[in-house]
Amino acid sequence: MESKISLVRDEFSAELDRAENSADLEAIRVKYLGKKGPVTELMKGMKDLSNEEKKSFGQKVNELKAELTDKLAEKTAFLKEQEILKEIEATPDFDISMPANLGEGSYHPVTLVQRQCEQIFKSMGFAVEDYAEIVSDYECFEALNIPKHHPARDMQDTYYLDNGQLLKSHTSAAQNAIYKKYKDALINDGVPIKAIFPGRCFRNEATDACHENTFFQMEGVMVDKDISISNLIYFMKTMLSEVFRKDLKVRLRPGFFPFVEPGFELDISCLICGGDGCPSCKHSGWLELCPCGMIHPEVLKAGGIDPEEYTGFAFGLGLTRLVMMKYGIKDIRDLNSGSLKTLTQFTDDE
Ligand code: FA5
Repeated sequence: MESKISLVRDEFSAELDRAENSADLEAIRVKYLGKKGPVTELMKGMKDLSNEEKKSFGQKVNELKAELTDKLAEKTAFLKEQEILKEIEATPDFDISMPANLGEGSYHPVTLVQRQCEQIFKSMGFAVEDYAEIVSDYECFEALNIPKHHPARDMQDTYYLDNGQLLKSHTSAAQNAIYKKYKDALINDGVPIKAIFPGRCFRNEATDACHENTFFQMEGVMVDKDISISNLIYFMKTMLSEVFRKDLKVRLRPGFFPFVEPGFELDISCLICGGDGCPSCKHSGWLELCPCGMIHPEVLKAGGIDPEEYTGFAFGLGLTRLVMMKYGIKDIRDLNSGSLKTLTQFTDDE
């Protein structure tokens, strides 16, 4: 009987070694562990043995059965793994950075309006500049006539990095670099500086229907000999009439910014409530859209331009607020929501 057990074990092992797939394994299972298989036969053969022999032989047959079952399970797992590896090898390379298939896709409304503004200013001879989001304290404040500890800094708290740099709180942070880039052409060749620079801004402030901690502005500057407030008003009016393509109620009132003198707040009548007052305009009927003014002599000096010889204007358009007004979006936070349901509804020509 002992030799029969070894024979079954050897034959089983030989067949298991040759098995190549799950069908082979199933055939082996039926052949060795099925009702008519050798293990069952061995069990049946015990009836002629003495009680003593039955006990010891029964234990050995049970051990054999457990051993065959374990080996079958092991080989099943091994073949499964091989099948998966083969499948992976047969799969063509893929690019995990490919966007999900969400249909045609669409531009974010801020992108749409930014591009429209860029076109308008390009057609008036302005260069479009890009600028960093992480800037130095000098660029964001000091070069703009806002020394350390100046109270004007309280209006624009932002996020600071350990190395002293910060996330820019306004696009004015690029002014100094723009003046330095174009000043030689201005001074040597008489080419006026005319540039716009849209960009993302950050402020550490509580959010509401018209305030976000991350929003877009678009700065514009023009510097030449004899630039005056009338030039500023002309460009602002042209930009607004082109963007909205209708007459808007606009008001210009004095505003303080250390980097302009004189400074103004340009507000438009709220297009959400028609001027009656609503959460989008803080119930005032007016929306602060585009502060502006004549560039302060200290700011021109910091940019390497002689304020005795040259003057200029600057404006800081609230691009995200312009988008709200253009599309009638009541809450600015919808624009950062990432909700495709909301954001895919806008098109260029609305
Ligand atoms: C400034 O940021 C100045 N740098 C603008 C400027 C440039 C003035 C050049 C003069 C000359 P202010 O903090 O007001 O100013 O922001 C400008 C515009 O950005 C606001 O009128 C508003 O439209 C928009 N804005 C400001 N803070 C937020 C905010 N938290 N969320 C959304 N839009 C904002």
